Amino acid sequence: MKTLIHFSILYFVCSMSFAQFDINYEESKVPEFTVPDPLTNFAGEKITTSDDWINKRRPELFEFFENKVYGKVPGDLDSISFKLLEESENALNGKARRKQIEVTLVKNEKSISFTILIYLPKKSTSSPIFLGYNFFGNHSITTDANVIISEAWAMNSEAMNIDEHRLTEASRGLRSHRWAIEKIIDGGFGLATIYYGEIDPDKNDLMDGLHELFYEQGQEKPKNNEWGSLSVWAFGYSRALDYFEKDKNIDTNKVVVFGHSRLGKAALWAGATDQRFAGVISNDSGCGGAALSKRRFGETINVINTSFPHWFCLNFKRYNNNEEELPVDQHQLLALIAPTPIYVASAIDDQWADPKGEFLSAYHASPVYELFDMEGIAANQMPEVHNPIHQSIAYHIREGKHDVTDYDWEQYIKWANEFLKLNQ
Ligand code: GTR
Repeated sequence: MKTLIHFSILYFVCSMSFAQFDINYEESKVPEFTVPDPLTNFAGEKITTSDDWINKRRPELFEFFENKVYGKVPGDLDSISFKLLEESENALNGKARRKQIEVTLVKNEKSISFTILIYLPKKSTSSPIFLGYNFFGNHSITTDANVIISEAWAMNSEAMNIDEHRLTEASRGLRSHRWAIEKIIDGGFGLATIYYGEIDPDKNDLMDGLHELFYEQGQEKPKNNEWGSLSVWAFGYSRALDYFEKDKNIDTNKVVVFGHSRLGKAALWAGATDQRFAGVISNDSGCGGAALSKRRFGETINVINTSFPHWFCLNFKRYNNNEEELPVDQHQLLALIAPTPIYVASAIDDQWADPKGEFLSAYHASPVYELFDMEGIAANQMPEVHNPIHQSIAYHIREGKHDVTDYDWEQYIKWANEFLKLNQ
């Protein structure tokens, strides 16, 4: 009951803040548009081989997404270091090994640290692992009393018992329903999670988080083609992977990066910028994630850039209410991840994220996977609810709202085990 009330309050707050926009939820009002062909380059040349994709088409598309959508990382770190803060051989009722690792990033004599919480199946010596950010602190994903509470800025949330932007004991375990830890461990996988606010606080302030480390004297915001928060979070995913390369209990060749919603957008960009991942999962990532922007269904570029001005690079604002001018669309973001397998998931009541647009992206990215002899999505008809397609591009749509459920995790574990064969 309490949860229901919280959801209604949240829904009310969301609909209030988006009331100024004209949001389309009708298929008949989707504008006519041409889906940009991933296999024709900007000069009009046809791409027919994986070599031409890698050498000719991918670089120009990557450059576009980097400079016009998410923003470039403005240089290299000076150093990165790792420190074991805590570990236990007896976590989750003896099922798992737990580690908490502090990662410190240094640039221009300034530093930032974040903590990776890791659970690994005890039986295995080198595990495949899912890596995903959480929204409200590592301690929110489990009731495990040993999980360290982050001191970073957090969004106030009545449902999560957070006020004054501080995380406390009062939100421990409150998001455990989104993290099927037991199923993940029983499926033979580890789980690593990071509080995303430790990499870049999710507020329209580009003077904090990782951004600030890279500024020259007097600089207060990134250049127009430099990283917004999504790109910073994607960078953080890669730095966690840098740590995994040093941990003998984790199989670095078998890391699947996962993200829900805004963090699904970040996971997709991480998959495009870092080809070391074994798989990429976008859970309900919507606008600026898996959904085709040109459909203008649910959340649009103008809405997202207005509500969250710090997520994308400043150049992206040029496409506010101007999707027709975009020479790319989000299926090409998925294509940039090829040949790494991807999983796009939608929820039927999450129309804000445009499930059909997410599906069509997966479908239109498929020709690029086919160049690598990998099967994507064959038909342009959406599958029925709870009828997952598990290929090199995987897709499912489930019942229910914008969320991460046990059903989602069951599919990801199955895909990773049976299709990607990460446990062999
Ligand atoms: C919404 C936003 C979406 C999605 C979501 C989330 O408010 O409009 O793009 O990212 O937040 O991250 O939960």
